[in-house]
Amino acid sequence: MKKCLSNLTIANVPAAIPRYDRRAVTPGIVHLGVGAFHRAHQAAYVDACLADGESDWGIVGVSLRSPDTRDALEPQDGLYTLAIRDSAGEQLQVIGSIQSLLVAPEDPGAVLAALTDPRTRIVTLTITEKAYLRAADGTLDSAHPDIVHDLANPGSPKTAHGFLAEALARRSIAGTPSFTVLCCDNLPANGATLHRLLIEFAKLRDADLARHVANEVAFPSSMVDRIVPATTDADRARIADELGLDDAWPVMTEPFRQWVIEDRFPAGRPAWEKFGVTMVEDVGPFEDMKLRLLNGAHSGIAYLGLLSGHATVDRAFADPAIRQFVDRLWAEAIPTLPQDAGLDPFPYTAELAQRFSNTALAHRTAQIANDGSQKLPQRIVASALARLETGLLPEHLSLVVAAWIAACAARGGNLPQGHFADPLDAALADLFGRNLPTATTAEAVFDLAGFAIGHTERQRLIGFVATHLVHFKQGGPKLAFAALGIGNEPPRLAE
Ligand code: CS2
Repeated sequence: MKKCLSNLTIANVPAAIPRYDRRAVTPGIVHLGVGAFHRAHQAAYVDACLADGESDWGIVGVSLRSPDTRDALEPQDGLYTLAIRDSAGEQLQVIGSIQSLLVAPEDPGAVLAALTDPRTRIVTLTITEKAYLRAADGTLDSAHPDIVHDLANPGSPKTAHGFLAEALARRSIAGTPSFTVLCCDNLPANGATLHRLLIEFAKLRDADLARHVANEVAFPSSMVDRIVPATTDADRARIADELGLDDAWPVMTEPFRQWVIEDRFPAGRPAWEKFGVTMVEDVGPFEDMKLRLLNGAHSGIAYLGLLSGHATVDRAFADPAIRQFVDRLWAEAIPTLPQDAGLDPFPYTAELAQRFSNTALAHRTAQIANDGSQKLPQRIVASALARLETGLLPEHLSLVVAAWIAACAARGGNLPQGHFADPLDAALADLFGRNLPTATTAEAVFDLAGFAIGHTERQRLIGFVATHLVHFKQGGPKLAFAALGIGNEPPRLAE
């Protein structure tokens, strides 16, 4: 058996390692949602700042649900390997910026202690779309059992909202300046969205706290980007062989990374801009471009890939029909982006095409397929509605919504049961079991997911989705593509 990666064993590993005194680092950031994405992205940027001598920005990593990350990393002193992979090979880097790990359900008091520590000046979040607990109309889901719990038990919260509100209340009472809240999830206007939800939550506690959150706390928005497939046992075994040490949870990623942040940090921040982070006044145009072109295409590739039998993004993207579809999807989405922001979508999509073709990543279509009801509004539905509003058709965008519904319905049939998951699964299973006419099903899914609520173009969009769904039912992705003129074999010449 190999020894495990730790402060004691790290010195001679064949990888880049932290070249700073980790014992001298003090905590400055609490991160909620310490999953693989955070470890491949924000933690790597912070690691560079620590190596540059900014020793007061160590990270306290918090899991809001499972103990798995803490169990894996605590015996390793918070160290883990980042494996940066493409067809040219693999670079290993051991990241040292996570100093300690907490599991909220085990000890919410310890999380509140970290959040109220005056040294904590930034709280970052990657908790995934569904953990923002928005109702179908986008407002806070105040009837959610965890929100109800947190309002009744402010000293032992379960949700990010409960932790942030209680910590901000305690800091305010103690006269400790507020931390800055930096949302790093794939939501539109993510900082402003979280700010709005937290004010709504605080209002349910008391008006003074709501005013404090509204006026005294900064919520800059940010756009984060790095593709991070889930780590497999084969990755663990390979990394252990390369390192000569066991690493219970290495993280796989691509060479590309991008972070664009609105520069509003009243309590200070690391000098991220030295390491490639773009600090801006308004992240909106970057966010729209990323959500609609990268994430929108990702969701399309995921559902169409699953329905066409492709397990990974690179294989799906190598399928000529899917490739052609994605090019057309981009052509539909691009006119919906802000035109005067100085961002050029064409080199951007060319680079995306290369990133999606990275065969060294094995990014699973089933991974991206999770939580479609939470992801599609900002990735697909928003661009489809924007097109309809300006008299343009959303034929390809609407196909992604239909492919999501078809893939959900295919689980337990052509796709394994539980192949991917969605917060709406129980309601969807119930709906599919009723065998309603396709248009009725499409409309019911829009209701459940809150797609295009109250929008004047809602019925037209549902019409497009229903037409595609009929094609999926009658002839699978082949027929759905053929109806768009994709994948038609050129006529054969007589021999
Ligand atoms: C993906 C994203 O799983 C998904 O839904 O689209 O996680 C994507 O890989 C990242 O946003 C890339 O930055």
